[in-house]
Order: sequence, then structure tokens, then C-alpha cells
Amino acid sequence: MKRIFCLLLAALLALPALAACETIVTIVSAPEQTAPQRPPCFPDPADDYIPLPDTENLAQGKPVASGAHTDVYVDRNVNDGKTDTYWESKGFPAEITFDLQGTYTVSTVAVCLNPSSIWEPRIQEIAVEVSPDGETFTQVAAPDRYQFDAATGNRVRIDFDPMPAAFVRLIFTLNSSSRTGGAQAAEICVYE
Ligand SMILES: [Ca+2]
Repeated sequence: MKRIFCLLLAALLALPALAACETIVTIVSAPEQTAPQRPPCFPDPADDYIPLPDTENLAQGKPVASGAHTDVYVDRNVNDGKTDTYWESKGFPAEITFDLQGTYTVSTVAVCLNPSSIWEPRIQEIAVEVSPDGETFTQVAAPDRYQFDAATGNRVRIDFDPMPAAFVRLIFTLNSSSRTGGAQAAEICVYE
């Protein structure tokens, strides 16, 4: 009898606890969200990046040729779709040519470095030429100095009048970075 009494007493003591549990359970339905969202207090740095065309990058994965490169930074790094691999020329001027494997009416070239702020701001001087056959080239963007800055994505965009091209060549003649004596590009993109 004493044991039964103890069991009844324990059950009675547990009832308020069970009741308390029920009162703190709150069912919250998930908000409607179809894509990742960033709170306003955490702005996306990419919002300040120089915008690039959202059309196909005609240079990616295409045959590429350049002169001498520095260390392991070969030219095929420049159109592999990764900004953590890059090409670095050995000295200036530095030419790099893409075979688009077809004729396209091109109007924009982008040169990108790694967007990490470890890559400090620098200026590179770049000209752009196009060709129908890989032998005769026409300049479409005269040499100009472009500012690379992680705050704007460490990328520059060179727009020019649309021109038919099967080959696109960039000629680098200056890099203000004190860490290298050559041109640098993590990705070079070509767009119609
Ligand atoms: Ca790359």
C-alpha cells in the first residue's frame, strides 16, 4: 500500500511539470523563402562588384596562347572558370590570345583577379585586339589603365564597338603591383 501511495504521489507531482511543458511548446511556421536571404545589416560585398554580362563567356575553356609565364602560373589558368588560379606573364609587353573556335560579334572583355582583399589594389594597362583568322588583328580598345580593387570585385570591364571576331588578343603593358614584374589575370572573359 505504501508503494502504491508513493507512485500516486509521484504521478501527481509530475502533472504540473507536464502541463508546463505543454504551455511552452510553440509551433512556428517557416517564412516563405525560395532563395538564400541576407539580412540588411550584412550587405553582400558582391553588390559593389563591377557588373559583367550574364551571357556566355566565349573564352572559357577555349584554346589560349601566350608568351613566357612566371613560375607555375600558366596561361591555361586564365580561362578555367576559377578565380583562385591565375596567369602571370614574365615581363612586358605580355600578349595572350584566345581562339574562340567560331566567329562571334564581340563587344566586351573582362579581366578578373582573385576577388579576395589579399590581392591589394593595382593598375594594369591593357589593350584589346580582334582577328578573323588569328593573323591579322584590329585594335578595338586602345591601351588604357584599369584599376583593380577588391572593393569592386578585383575585376575590370572593357567595352568596345561590336566587332566580328574568331580570335581575341589582350596586350598588357603595365602592372603597378610591386609583387610582380608581369601581367596577372585569374580569368579573362569575352562576351558578345
Ligand atoms: Ca582561373
